[in-house]
Amino acid sequence: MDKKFKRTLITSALPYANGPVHIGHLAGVYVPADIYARYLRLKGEEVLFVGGSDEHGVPVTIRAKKEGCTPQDVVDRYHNIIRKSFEDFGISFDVYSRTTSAIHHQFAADFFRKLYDDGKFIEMDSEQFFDEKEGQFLTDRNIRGECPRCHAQDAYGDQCEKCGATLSPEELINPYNADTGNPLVRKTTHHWYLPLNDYQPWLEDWILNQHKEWRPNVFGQCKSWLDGGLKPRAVTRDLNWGIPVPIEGVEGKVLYVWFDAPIGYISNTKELCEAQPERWGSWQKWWQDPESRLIHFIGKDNIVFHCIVFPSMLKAYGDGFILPENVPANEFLNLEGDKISTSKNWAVWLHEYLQDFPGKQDTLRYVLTANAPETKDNDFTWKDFQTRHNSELVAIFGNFVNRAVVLTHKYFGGEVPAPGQLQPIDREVLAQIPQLRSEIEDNLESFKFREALRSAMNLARLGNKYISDTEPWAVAKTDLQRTAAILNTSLQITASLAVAFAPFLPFSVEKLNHILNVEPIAWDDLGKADLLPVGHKLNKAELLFSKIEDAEIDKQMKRLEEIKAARLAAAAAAAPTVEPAKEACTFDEFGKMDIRTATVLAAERVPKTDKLLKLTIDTGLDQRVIVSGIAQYYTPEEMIGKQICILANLQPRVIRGIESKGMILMARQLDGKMRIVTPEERLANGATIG
Ligand code: B3M
Ligand code: ZN
Repeated sequence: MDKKFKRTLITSALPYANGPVHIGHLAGVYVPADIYARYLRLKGEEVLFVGGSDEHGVPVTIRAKKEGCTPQDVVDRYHNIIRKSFEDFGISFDVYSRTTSAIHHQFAADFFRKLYDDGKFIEMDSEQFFDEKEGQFLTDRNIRGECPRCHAQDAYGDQCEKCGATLSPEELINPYNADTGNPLVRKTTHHWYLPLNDYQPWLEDWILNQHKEWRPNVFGQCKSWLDGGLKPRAVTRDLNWGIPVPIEGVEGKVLYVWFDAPIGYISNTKELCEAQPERWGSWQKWWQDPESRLIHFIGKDNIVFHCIVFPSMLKAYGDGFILPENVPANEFLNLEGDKISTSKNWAVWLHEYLQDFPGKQDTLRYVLTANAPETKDNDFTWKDFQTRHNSELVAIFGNFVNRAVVLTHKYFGGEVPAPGQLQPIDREVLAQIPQLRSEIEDNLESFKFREALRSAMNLARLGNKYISDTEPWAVAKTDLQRTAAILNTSLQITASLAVAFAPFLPFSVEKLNHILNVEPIAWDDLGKADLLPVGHKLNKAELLFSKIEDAEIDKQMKRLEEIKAARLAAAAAAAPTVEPAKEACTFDEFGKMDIRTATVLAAERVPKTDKLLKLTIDTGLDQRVIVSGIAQYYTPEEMIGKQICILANLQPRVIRGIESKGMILMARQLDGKMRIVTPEERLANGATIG
């Protein structure tokens, strides 16, 4: 670590408390953060590792509505599930708190109020979508409607999942409340904005000039945000769930969740420091002292908030807040080739994993680190999980340790034997340990956790190969002194493994330390060739890792297959069916229908309905009016000039006081949506169709 720093403050993204954490969260954020915190502690550095639940925001209120309970009920349930599962998984937070805490509410409100009093916000009125029946403004993700590009009916307010178009709610046709289906109106509302554009020059210098060492995915995303030109960002919302805006006379508005959540890192630190001042000092020592180094561990979807928005908030606040030295954001982890999805239950939930694989926390830590999506999205498969466990942890690491310990008990009563004269092969293997230590250190300090783990595993491979090549079980038949040299060397390597893996596999290292009958060995001793003195008594041998059988994996695969099958069944049930065939008609009956082309000359909505359009058309025979129920599918503007096909000799009807002469031919899609039927190329009006 750069000499100018005396301590490291590590934050990990605060998980939304609207559901449990899954392996994507672990691989993306929490396992690397924990490895890094453990490593720095092992090196004797001063570390504070902050976590906590992110309990405000719309996802919580959606879940509460779905479950018919209050948002507080939701966050209480999931905060506890998350906190306990992190604890059981060995994520070694120094504090894991929550953003519904009183201390956070107060701190975040004060933070906002200071920026407000210092005139750091701009205020603007804006038109937002409002559900009159619910009396509620809606955020983008709560708004759905027809995509103006592909006319999918259920596009989100910010994106159409069907055609991928990035949208704004204003672009949606007939927007509605995603929850209630209620139509929406536009209503003026007033909000406070952080003018990010004012911080653009400073951010460009701080990031683009001073942090070229950030991971390419992080640096690149920041650069594209900056190149796009930063704009003012709203820091308040029309919601009831969250931290009330601390301005007199303002009702029904809360701090935007992405304004309040990052402040949670600070308030959680404050909570810890005020509870244990003698151990941690003041929170200001961690957050406002240039000798503190701040590292944010996040997923790639949180980069803008941690590299642009939160730093701008801290800059605006003043008081010498430190800024992140690095933001090692991971990409995403997929599951069995599909995107992990909370809503589709397509996930491996941590609390369920801990139930299904008791005592195997380290296997998941190992696999998620070995496959970490550090530079690109990656995939978790149960087969790979089993293979890595059985062929790497069991067959290499565990097997080597077991042979070294069992044979020491067999030939030397469980005591580390005097090595006598080492041979070149012994010295060569021991001489490689310092190099592997440097590799582990260099990689961890560059946030390359996959590489660092690989180097630690190479030490196990080295030991396993050494004992296989030297065959102490065979040598013992004729040369006990040589056997002593081999086993002493093997035990030194075994003790080195107990250090090298300490950041990665804390549970296995604890077990190994017990087998070796040692207190945790200092990181700085890694590389020494005499970690276990001659005569040191080992405890009895026990397996570090037990094999994972196919049946355990089959159970997991069956669970996913059932989830997928249920999803497909639900989709099939929801999938619209093809209209049943009508009874046959005679040629003469069909011949009576006068179907021909026409062009729309004018179009307007029929008042007091949201389904009807009044169209003036040129049929080639005459100009006439047709009233058609297509207002949900086409705007008047879209219809003008369009060539359509009509049933011209349909009996005229009066619809909403308008005489309608004829009918437009429409195709009804399987999902019920209507589409105009139009000739392959523009024809003269009045061309007959038969
Ligand atoms: N609650 C988690 C997410 O976006 C979000 C992180 C907040 S960190 C201050 O998945
Ligand atoms: Zn679309």
